[in-house]
Amino acid sequence: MVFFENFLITASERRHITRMPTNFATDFFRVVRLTSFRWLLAGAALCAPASAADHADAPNTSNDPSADLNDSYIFLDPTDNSFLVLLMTVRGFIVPGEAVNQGIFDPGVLYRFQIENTGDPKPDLNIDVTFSARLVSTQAQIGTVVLPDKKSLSAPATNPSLSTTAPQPVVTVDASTGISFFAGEVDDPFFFDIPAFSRYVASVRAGAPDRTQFNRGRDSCAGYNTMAIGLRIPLARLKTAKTNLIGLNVLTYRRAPVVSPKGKVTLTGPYYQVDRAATPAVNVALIPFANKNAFNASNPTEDATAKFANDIVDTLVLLGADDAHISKLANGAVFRGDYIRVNVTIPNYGPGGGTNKEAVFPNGRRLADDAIDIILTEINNGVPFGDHVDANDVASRDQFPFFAPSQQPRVAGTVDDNTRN
Ligand SMILES: [Ca+2]
Ligand SMILES: [Ca+2]
Ligand SMILES: [Ca+2]
Ligand SMILES: [Ca+2]
Repeated sequence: MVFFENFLITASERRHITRMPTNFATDFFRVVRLTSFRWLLAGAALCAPASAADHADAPNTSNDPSADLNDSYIFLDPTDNSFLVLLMTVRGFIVPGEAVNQGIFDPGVLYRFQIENTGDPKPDLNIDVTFSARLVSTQAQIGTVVLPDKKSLSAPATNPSLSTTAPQPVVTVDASTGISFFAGEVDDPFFFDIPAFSRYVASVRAGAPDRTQFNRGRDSCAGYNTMAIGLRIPLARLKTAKTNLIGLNVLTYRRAPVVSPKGKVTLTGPYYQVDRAATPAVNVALIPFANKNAFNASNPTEDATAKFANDIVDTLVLLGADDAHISKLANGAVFRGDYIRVNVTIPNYGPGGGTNKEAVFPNGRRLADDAIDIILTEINNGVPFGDHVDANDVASRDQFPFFAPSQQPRVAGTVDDNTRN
C-alpha cells in the first residue's frame, strides 16, 4: 500500500501497541467481538459532534478562534520540486460579509511551523510568524518571520477587502534566503460534509448505520474564508542527510496579557501553547473529549512516549479498524510523533499544488488531497468510504501560495446557497 508507507511501523512497535494496557475500551472491545454492532460502538467513541479537520477541535480553541488552527499542508512545489511549500490555516468560517473585520491576524499569537528532519519524533527546526497590530483597515498588517538561524524577514500580509473581486495575493521573496512568504485571507481549502458525518454517527449510535446520509455531498466549508500563512522554502535549507522525510507540525501560542497597576494592558507576558495540528482529524475524531485540550497542549515528543496511544488505538478499535490498519494509522500520530511527513524523493506535479497520485496524502498533504476519504477508507479497513465531497468548492491557484482567492460578497442578483451548507 503506497498511500500509508509513511505510517508503517516495526514489529517491535506493534508489540508495544498490543502490550499497552487498555482502559475504558476493554469492555467495549469484548462486546465488539461478541456482537455485530461494532458500528454502534464506534459511534459511542466519537464523544462530540463531528467538527472539521481541526476547526474548533477542543473547548479551548473554540473559545479562541484567532489561535484555532484548521489544517496544515506540506508538499513539493509542483512548479519546481527543489522548493518545499508549508501552509497553515487558522480562524475558520469567516463569512465573506465579514471579510475585513474578521480577516485579521492576532498580534498576540505566535504561529509556528515546526519541522522534523532527522527521522525521530523530536522537532528540529522552528519557523515562527507574528504580526503587527492592525491600525487601520486599509493598511496591511506586517508579518515577521523568524527563521531557525534566528534571522528574520518582515513583509506585508495581503489586506482583505469587501470588493466583489478578491485581492491579489501579496507574495514577498526574500532575496538572501530564497524564501517566499504569504499571509492573508483565502478560501478555506478544507472540504468535508460535517452534518452528514454527524448524522451518520447518530445513526450508528441508534443501531442502524445509515450511509445514505452522505448522499447529500455538501461541503461545510464552502463559501467561507480562513486566515492562512504560507512559506516556499528551498528544499536544501530543510533537508538533512539523515532522511528523505520532512515532517510538519503547526502550532499556535498566545502571549498572556499583562495588566499594569494603572490598568494598562500589554501583550508582554509569556507565550502558552493553544493549538497544534498535523494529521487531520486526530484530535477531532480520535482523542476523547476530556483529553482534547491536553492533546493540543502536548507535543510530538510526548506523542512518541505513547501519552495518547491508548486513546487513539482504542478509538480505532471501536471504529472497527483491524490490527493492520490500526498499525498504519496509529503510527502516524504515535511512535514518531504527530507530523505530516513528505518523502521529498517522490515527485509532485499537476495543477493547484499537485495532483499526481504517487505524492498523495499521507505522503505530505496537498490542497487537492481528499484526506478525509483517505483516512475514512483506512479506518474502514481499505474498503472505500467517504463523504461524497471530493474537491474544494473553488479552484486552487497553480503557483504559490496555491490557495484559492478569498470568497467575496456576491454581486447584486447572485443567487447562491454556499454558506447555508
Ligand atoms: Ca484547531
Ligand atoms: Ca528530529
Ligand atoms: Ca473552500
Ligand atoms: Ca471527501
